[in-house]
Amino acid sequence: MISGLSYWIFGRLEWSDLLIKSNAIATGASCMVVIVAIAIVALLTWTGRWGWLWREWLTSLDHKRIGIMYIVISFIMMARAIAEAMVMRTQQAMAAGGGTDLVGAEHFGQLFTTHGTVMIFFVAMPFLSGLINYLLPLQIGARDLSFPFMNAVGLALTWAGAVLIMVSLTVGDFSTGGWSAYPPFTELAFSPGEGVDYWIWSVTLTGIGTTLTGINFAVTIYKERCPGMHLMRMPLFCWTALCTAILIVFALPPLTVASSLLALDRYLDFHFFTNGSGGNMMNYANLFWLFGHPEVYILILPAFGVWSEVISTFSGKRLYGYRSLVLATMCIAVLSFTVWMHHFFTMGQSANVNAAFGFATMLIGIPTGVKVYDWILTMYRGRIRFSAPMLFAITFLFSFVVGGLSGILLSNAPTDFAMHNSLFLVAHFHNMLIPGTLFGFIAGYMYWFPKAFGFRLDERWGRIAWGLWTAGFFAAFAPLYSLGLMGAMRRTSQTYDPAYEPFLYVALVGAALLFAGFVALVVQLVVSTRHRDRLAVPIGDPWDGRALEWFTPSPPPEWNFARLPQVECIDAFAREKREGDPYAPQDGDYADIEMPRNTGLPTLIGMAGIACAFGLVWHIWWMAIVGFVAMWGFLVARSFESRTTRTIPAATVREANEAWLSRARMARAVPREIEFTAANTGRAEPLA
Ligand SMILES: [Cu+2]
Repeated sequence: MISGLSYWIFGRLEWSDLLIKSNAIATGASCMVVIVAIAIVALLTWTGRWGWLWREWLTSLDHKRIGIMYIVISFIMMARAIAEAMVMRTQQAMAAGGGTDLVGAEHFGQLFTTHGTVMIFFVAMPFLSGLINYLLPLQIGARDLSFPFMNAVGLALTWAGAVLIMVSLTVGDFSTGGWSAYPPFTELAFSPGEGVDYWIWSVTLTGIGTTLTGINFAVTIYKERCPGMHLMRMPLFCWTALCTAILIVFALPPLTVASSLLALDRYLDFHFFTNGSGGNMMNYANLFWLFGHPEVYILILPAFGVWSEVISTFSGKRLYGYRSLVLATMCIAVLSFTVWMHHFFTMGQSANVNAAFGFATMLIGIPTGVKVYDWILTMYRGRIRFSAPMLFAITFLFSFVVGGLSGILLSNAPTDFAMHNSLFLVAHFHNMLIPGTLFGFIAGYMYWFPKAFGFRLDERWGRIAWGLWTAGFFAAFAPLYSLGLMGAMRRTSQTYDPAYEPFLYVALVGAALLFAGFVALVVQLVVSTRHRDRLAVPIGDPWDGRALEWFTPSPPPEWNFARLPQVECIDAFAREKREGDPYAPQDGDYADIEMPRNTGLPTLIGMAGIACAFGLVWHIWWMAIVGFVAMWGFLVARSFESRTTRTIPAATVREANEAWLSRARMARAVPREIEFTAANTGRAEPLA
């Protein structure tokens, strides 16, 4: 009777699922989550910041604030995922050749599963959503995205997924099925616990949120460009954002379908992926990688956009081969849908099918090569400044080519038979994703930080971070190529061949350096915030930027542009600086501006989403139903909100704009040689 009642209230959840885990490391992580959560709540209460957090951030529909919140999520989750990588490397190094275990095999399985899931869905995806959110309207001369409310809902579903995956550290266990969650291992029969359900619902929540965001980006680019901003005049970052958005719209639904069908298999005894009852797990492999391969380009294309902006700005030149870069971006986007089967070359399709997909895979090397040459030619005869973002770009150019070549090896099906599931593959995709994606996002973060916050980041700590990330990357992943060729397999908590040991130790040192690189980023942020007066760049153009976002104050006002700009060419702002006077007094009238009014509904939708998902994971059906109904209820409530915009009077806009322009006129235009000194207040002396 009691147990029946407690099932109705708590589902499968028991006291033993809370806090205490299988080993000291896992228990420590679990306690840490609780301690950090309590500390954050205490800090907010102590400083009386709850109202501020709610009014300024959680209810905001401003694309700039939403973008910043995405990137904050990304950094928090990155700390977790890098720490997990450290534990995995330590375990493999310690346990090699029959040594002692740091964590058990079961926990090791959870570690590689959460590391992959977190890095892809809660580090890389929020980072690119954040960068695009922040920059896209500024670069195309718009006031906001097309659907500000939907944008906030996308963010809410993303942090809901992130919170769920953090909860799994403390309440119960996570999946051991890898980030791709292949059945039959993730079927109920082989994974009866709550772990796979945590994976399903956190990925489903964020997958739906990302789909909404992708639609929003694409519509914004098609509809909101300012007068004269033809598609072929957009900065390259906007092009990569457009291709990414299209990829998201087509690639994320297969993921949501795959995870939903897996849920039906587990919850309602369907048999989509069960070999025994007419289903077929290959259906899962096809659906998952129909998402999974385009996903790698969703992650990498925005970084390509960042590289294009960073390399051209810090070379003091316009981008070489703009048209070919646009074309290459589109080719990559299309080809990325034609190669998914290279993820299961060894699973029994015919040699001809393998050959076709192998060939398609190799083709992607062509447009990617075009891009690399364009970037190198942009640097050629440029006046290169080796700032921290540019240093990251140079590491990228070298290491990305190595990673690409190892991809060509793997795209050959016969070679892939020899190397699949070995550490060679792990080395390859980290070689693409770390210099290609993560370094791009870090460079973008350093490059646009002054735009978002009105002060530059400390350059010295930026270079230290670059040194640590670069050295750490090579030390951590170069040995994995060798290990893979020697036969070391992925996803194993220990190996027995003593020949592996020295390589595993080098890789461990590399992981430690990468962790130090992350810490350096944190230090950089703290140091810069403390010296923000000396680093202030309120005029808004600290690097001699080329696109429209630099022609706004730092940070930009809520409405971005007092009057929507009019452009006549690519790099309109760079040309205006050389040939005209962008900060001249502007005559003509200002108009009232309508901006979206704040609303708390997206945040409530996110909370209801967490309740629904948590209820589903633990079979607490009342909570799942309440959460689900509440999500839709809040969405319906939005249609009853009649006053969704508020008007900013023309006088306010005029006052702010004129004040900024006159301040800019009085500021000294700073030459590039001293752009890292306190003399740089954000007015750049243009390079001839
Ligand atoms: Cu692939």
